[in-house]
Amino acid sequence: MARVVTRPTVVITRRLPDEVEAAVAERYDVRFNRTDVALTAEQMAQVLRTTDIVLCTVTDKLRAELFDARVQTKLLANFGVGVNHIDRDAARRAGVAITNTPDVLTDDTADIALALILMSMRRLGEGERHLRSGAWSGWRPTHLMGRSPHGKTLGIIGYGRIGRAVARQAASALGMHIVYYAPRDVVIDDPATAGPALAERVDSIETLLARADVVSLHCPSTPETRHLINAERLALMGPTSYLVNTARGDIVDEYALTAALREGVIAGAGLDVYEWEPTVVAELRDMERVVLLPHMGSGTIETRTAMGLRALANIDAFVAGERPPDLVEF
Ligand code: 8YV
Repeated sequence: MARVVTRPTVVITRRLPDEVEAAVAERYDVRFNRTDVALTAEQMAQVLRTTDIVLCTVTDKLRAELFDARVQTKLLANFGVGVNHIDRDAARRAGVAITNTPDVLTDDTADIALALILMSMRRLGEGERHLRSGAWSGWRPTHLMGRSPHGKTLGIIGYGRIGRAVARQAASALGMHIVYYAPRDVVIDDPATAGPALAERVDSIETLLARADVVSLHCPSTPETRHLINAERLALMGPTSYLVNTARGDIVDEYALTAALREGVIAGAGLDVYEWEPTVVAELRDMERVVLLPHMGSGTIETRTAMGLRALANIDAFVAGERPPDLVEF
């Protein structure tokens, strides 16, 4: 691992919890982005040419053309697990290491998947909008009836840490049966992070879609998983099924999903991530049968602080010439 100079310079591209900003500033020569507006490509190019380490986030689009011969940065310490916003091949060629922040956000992100299952099946957003609009005329037996998750089947695509946490919670809290699809055997170091004992692995995404009442996405965004959920696969789900996405927007073809919701191909969806964040297909915003959250998966003060401190631990190890604990392998 390459060593960097004694008091390295760090740019933190977005506002982080105070505790994290203070901890980084104690050890490094830090430049903050006080405006908290995402850097433009030109600003990012300038940062990469003048800074040893960049503590970046999902809103930093680190495309291949930014990693030119003038790059001074040696480490991108990403705040978050997903690194699909970074061109990893270009970073590797430019000698830039990448770290991420796994583990610390697992439970809070899984909670949001669970919340989206409940919100979409029980029509909670719709109910809240109804009341706030002043339209509620009082209780009646057939008003806003949803679907019960109990005894239904949850299909999980991608059975990593977050997928397994969702499986555990949905099985124990909502009484759901779990089926999952994972392209490779799942390696579990700590038994506490295993999925529920009765979870059943299926051999194809098609089988999962046909069997599940709710499908929740937990795979990374890669060229292979782009539009993994497309019109054909949505059609396999059926008119009483729901789709939940807390992973990355481009795993779903957002136009195909919009059409599937419009035409009743599936019953509903709960989304925390979007194909063109922060833009959301306009038609979705007008639809009752979709729950839309603004990428809040890991958004608790506890987790966002832990993510920042984990990014800092990676920086510290890198600067000490050690292998950072969360080095992203190429
Ligand atoms: C973060 C996430 O909030 O970890 C991830 O991949 O999507 C979220 O937890 C976001 O990526 C911050 O960079």
